[in-house]
Amino acid sequence: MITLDRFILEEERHHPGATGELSMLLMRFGVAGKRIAWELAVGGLKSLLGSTGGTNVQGEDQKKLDALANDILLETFDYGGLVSVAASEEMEKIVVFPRATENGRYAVLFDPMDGSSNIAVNGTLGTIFSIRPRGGGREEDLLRSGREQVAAGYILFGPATLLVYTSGPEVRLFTLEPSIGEFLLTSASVRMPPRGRAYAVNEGRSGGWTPETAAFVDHLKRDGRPYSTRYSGSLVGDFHRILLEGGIYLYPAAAGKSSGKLRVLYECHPLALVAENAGGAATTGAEKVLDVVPDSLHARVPFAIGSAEEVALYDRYARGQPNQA
Ligand code: P6P
Repeated sequence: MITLDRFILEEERHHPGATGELSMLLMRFGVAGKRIAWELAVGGLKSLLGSTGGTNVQGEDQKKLDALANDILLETFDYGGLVSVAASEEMEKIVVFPRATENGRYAVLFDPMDGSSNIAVNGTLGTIFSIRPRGGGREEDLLRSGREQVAAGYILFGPATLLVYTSGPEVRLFTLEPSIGEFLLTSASVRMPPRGRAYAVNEGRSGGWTPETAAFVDHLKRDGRPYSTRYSGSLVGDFHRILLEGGIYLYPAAAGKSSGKLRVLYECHPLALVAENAGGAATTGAEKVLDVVPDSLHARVPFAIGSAEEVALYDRYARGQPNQA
């Protein structure tokens, strides 16, 4: 029985120069994950499933659990001086932690409750997180390449609560054992299959797709192995299936959404780091997602992520060269 804390501390021994700060940050995401899992489990009993009545900075209907998960994460990092800055899908501006000392080396960025339209119907949900160097501690210091992330991952709230993270070459998977309240190691090295059998995209939006995207999805339906559609309304849930079984998730550019929907810093960058470290890939159709340098805190990009073969094929379709080697 290898707990999250034991695994992280034992891993730390392989990095003699490690200060232990990143280890503590990763353990804290475990704590936040347990708290959010509990709120989701009893949300319906505590009338937490509705909306706040407001909208978030994205103009999206903000659910009470969006706001609660955001507060839990802010509280999780607002002590110990490890984190100087936080950014969230739910907050227009960054939060600077006043008690963080000058050497609060990290910034944490998160989508606290991804897929919140699933809350009312008990669907899968997730928290996506990215850990970066704080830089100068200003908002503009976060607008950097995804390759500068020091760690990234997600918490998946489903029949089980899972924690997936990468802080180096490997992707780790933990499963919450609720009776003891510990995340237990399930896999120390998750590898994404080079090819899959499922694709995740909202076909209801196909009327606005570019011809290249439409041709790619049509190819998946028509040619080669038959693919199945698996689209849950939760990026984290759809991505996790693809991480384990292969395939591709798309949120492409569309009419009226030329940059797609998903946000670079706290959705696309962290999942792209997990995907690449597991042997998969992530692209905007024009460049690798990890190479994207966003021009603003909530910048969006068209997003395709999954198995190396499907993502490479998507790139060829996006360039209008589907048959190019
Ligand atoms: P649509 C949830 O809002 C989210 O960011 C992802 O989790 C999900 O895959 C997507 O948006 C769903 O968006 O437009 O298909 O409803």
